[in-house]
This record gives sequence, C-alpha cells and structure tokens, in this order.
Amino acid sequence: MPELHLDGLVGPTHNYAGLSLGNLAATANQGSVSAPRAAALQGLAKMRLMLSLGVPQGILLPHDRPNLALLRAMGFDGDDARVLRAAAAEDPALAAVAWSASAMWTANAATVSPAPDTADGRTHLSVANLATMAHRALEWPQTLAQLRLLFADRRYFAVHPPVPQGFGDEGAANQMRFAPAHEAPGVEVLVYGVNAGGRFPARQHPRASAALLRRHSVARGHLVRQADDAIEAGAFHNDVVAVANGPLLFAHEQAFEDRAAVLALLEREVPGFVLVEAKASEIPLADAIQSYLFNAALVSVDDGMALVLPREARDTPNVWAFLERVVDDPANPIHSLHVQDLRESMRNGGGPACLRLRVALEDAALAAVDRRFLLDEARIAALEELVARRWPERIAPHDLGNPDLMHEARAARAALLDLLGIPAAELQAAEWQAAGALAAAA
Ligand code: SUG
Repeated sequence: MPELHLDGLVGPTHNYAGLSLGNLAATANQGSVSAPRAAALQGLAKMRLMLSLGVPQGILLPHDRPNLALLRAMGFDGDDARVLRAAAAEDPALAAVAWSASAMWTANAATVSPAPDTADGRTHLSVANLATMAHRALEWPQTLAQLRLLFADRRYFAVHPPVPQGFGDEGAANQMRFAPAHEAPGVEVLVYGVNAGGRFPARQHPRASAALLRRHSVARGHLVRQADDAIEAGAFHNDVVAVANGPLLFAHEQAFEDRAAVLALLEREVPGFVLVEAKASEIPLADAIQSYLFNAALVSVDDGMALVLPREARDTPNVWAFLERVVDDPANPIHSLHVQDLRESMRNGGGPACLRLRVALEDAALAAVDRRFLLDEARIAALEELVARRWPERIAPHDLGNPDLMHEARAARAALLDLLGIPAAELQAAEWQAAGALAAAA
C-alpha cells in the first residue's frame, strides 16, 4: 500500500518574522532576509528525491497571502495598498502574521487515520486548527478547502473540520502510526504537551488528541505525553524529537515524559516493534533539535527504510556519527541516508518531516485522489520553471509594507493555479463551503 506524501509548496511570501515562540530557529532568525525562490526550489528538489525513492508525491498549495481579510478584521480599512501600508507602519508584527507562508509545513495540515485503522474502513482526515499561534490559526480554511478537493470521494475519504479552537491541535506532527506494513491495522499514538509554567507553550492539547481518535473511530489509539524538557529545549512539536514508520520508532531518549511507559506500550501493542534511539549521553537534546535529526522523513523503500535528512544533520558531527552507526547495523531497518539542502525552511524551524503530510492509501483510494495536486517528473520541472520566473528572490522585513510585493505574490500564485489547472474560483468556493459548514455546525 503506497504512502502519498503531500508537501507544502513554499509560497512566494516566505519570510522570517520570528512568529513562533518556542521554535528556536524561527525566533533566532527573526528579521533576516529570506529567499522565497530558493526556498521553493529546495522543497521541489526534496519532492523529486521522494519520487525517485518510489514515494507518490503531491503538493498542497501556498495560501493566498498577505491575508488582507485579517488586517481588515483588525480594523485597517481602505483599498488593499492602504490597508497593507497602514498595518506595516502601525503594527509590523501583525502585518507579518498576514504575510506568513507557514502553510508550507503540511505535517501540521491535518491528522490522518488511514483506512485500516478506522471503524468504517475509510481514510479520515481532520484539518488542524493550529490555534496556539496567530499566524498558523489562519491556515485551516484554505487547507480544508484543498483537502476537500483532494479527497472528495466519500467512498474512500472522510474530511473533518477542525477541532474547536479552545483545544489546540497541530496535526500529524504530533501523531505516530505504527503498523507491520502500511496496509495492516495500525496503532496510532497521539502525542500531547503540558509544560505547565514553562517558558514555551504546549501546542497540542490532550483533549484535541482524544477528540481526533474519537472522530476518526480509531480502533487502537493511545495518547502519550511529550516531555516537558523537550518542549523547553525547543521541540515545539513531537516530530522534532521522534518519528515512526512501520514497526519502527526513531526517537531521542528524552522525547516522552514517561519513556518507560511509552516503550512498554509499544512493545505490547506493536507486533515486531523496533526502537532506534539516541541516548542523551551520545546526542544531547540541544544537538538533536538544532540538527533536526529526528525530523527526517522516514520512508519505506524496497529494501527497508530510508531517511531523508537536512544538511544540518550531516554538519553536526555527533549526529552524523550516530547516523552512520545506525545504517551500519544490519539489525536496523534503516539502510540509507539522503541529505537535502532545506536551509530556507530549516531557518524557520521546518525540516524534511515538517514539509510533508503522509497519507497511506490503498491503490484504489490513491487513484481517487484529485490528480491536479499530484506530481511527476515533468510537473516538478514545470513548477521549478515557474518558481524561478515568478517567486521573489528576497524578502526583507521592510518589504512587508510594499504593495508591489503583494501584487507580485498574488500574480505568482495565480500563475501556479493556472499551471496546475485549479481555478481560483473553485478553491475559493471550497473555502467558503468549508468555513460555512463549520459555522452551521457550531
Ligand atoms: O509552526 N514555523 C513553524 C514550523 C513548523 C514545523 N513543523 C513541524 N515541526 N511539523 C511553526 O513554528 C515560523 C514562521 C515565522 O516565524 O516567520 C513558523 O511558523
């Protein structure tokens, strides 16, 4: 059973605004000049690699940014240029929220329960509310609209609105699915945070995780608490310190609040459970987080599993030495390492695993996915050509008040929709329907 990867195509407004407290890379790079064109090309190179590894690959689209509706709702008025200029002058941090390209990190788009895990045998997806961070809380309507188009066939898919905003949910970044193979019934472990009184917020609330398991009717679901120490060290999502695939958990020793209980649970529940763990004595938590070792994309390939790693992992000597030991050990299912340059995304705290949403699908369900979102070599090449021509080369903080950049970003996105054959009006209608359905249900 294939596992579709949906990567977020990095949008033309990618910038460094330091919006995410507790995400050390993002806050450290606040105010630096970004390179949206290079960022999108780096992401596309990763998608090409995934295709070459035999992984079906698709994209989620950048959202329409800057989000003028937000700025108008915050009291700025007049035409678009005036709204933008006034917001940037009066409240630059708010303007940056409106410009954020954060929808690129699609591991936060939704939580996905594949068909073998659910009571009705369909794949269930719940779009994440991303309630903790203002810039990310704006994402769900446009994400839901895209998921509704992608997974429209109700014979195979159920796409749910977000969990209510009072209960923060950050999607698959806090989900680990274990199964002997993709097609086998899985054990879904949803990781929540607490960190009461800590410096950094816990973004995934336990009630949201519990709600997801109920909504998706997951037969074998468990909640596990992330270590407060991990959140304090900068692991704002569980996927910064742990990743799972098949029967394998690849994680840092300090990822979970009660490590022994988590391992006992997995030993008991997961047939053939395998643990590949880095001890704090060989890789301090700080190095694991700085290098994004565990934010690798861990995928099944013909002869076992492969890890797609950011360059920062190779550049961190103790991390690379650990990885070489892992692949040299024949008892480990991970046989190959692939290093990708994702520097632009990494500087905002987004590694290979953040950039993709995994959706394990049987062949018939994969065939029912909206093909306009799916990629092959030729489409990747066409996207690269478009990005090279239309994406801004650089964005500095002072550009966020410039209406010309807004027009450039809008035109770039319009050209993208054109290339993919997705009419903007169709997306807009899906978005209104998505938002309306939620309002009606409330
Ligand atoms: O939510 N960064 C994102 C990174 C998300 C990474 N995703 C996973 N770990 N799955 C975040 O913190 C920074 C944007 C800025 O500061 O401009 C940002 O939103």
